[in-house]
Amino acid sequence: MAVLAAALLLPSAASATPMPAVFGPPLQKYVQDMSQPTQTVVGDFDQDNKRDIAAVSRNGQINNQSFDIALIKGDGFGNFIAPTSVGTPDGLVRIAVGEFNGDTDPDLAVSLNASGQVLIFTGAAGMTFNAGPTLTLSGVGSTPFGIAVGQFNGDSDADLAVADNGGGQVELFTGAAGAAFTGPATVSVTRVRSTSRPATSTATRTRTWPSPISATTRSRS
Ligand SMILES: [Ca+2]
Ligand SMILES: [Ca+2]
Ligand SMILES: [Ca+2]
Repeated sequence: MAVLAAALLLPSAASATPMPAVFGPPLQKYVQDMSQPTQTVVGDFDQDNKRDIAAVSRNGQINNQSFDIALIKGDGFGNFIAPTSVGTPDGLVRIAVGEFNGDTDPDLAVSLNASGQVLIFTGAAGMTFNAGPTLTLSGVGSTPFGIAVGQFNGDSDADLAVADNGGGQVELFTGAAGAAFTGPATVSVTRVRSTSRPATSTATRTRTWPSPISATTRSRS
């Protein structure tokens, strides 16, 4: 019996092999008044301890281009209800979630490719958001894409790093109180190649000559 109990407790070689995760077909599909969604983020936007989803769209529907953020509420069991939306200009490309004003309601930053801007939305009660400041990138040809939320200067306000696709750089916005941001500061991502040749070697060759052979004098008899 002791041997049998040990066999039951010890994992077999087969059970120790990690099994690949298998996902089935989508359980649900949500259609919002948008086309070409470009990114989703996850957050608990109504603070009920159940994860929700926010999606952005590059192109709103032709007849209604003011609903480009879809908010999809989760019930914590893998089910989601029909989306609500946040009105924005058309042309969003990326979205990031963060806490920008310190009220614990998750906030959103979305990049607006067409106008070179990043829009801030501050979370409010339920699945609602209020329009916050609009951040303008540094250059005329700036086209924001990806946004990362981070803490870059060690204070208590979240900061933003925005990929400026048109400008070939990263633009940094420093967070301040009340979802305000200053900046941008820019960081080039262009690779700098050196075209100068290596400096001419100043090494000198040294050549060791053989020691002079002492002349020998032959005497003839
Ligand atoms: Ca929730
Ligand atoms: Ca907030
Ligand atoms: Ca900061």
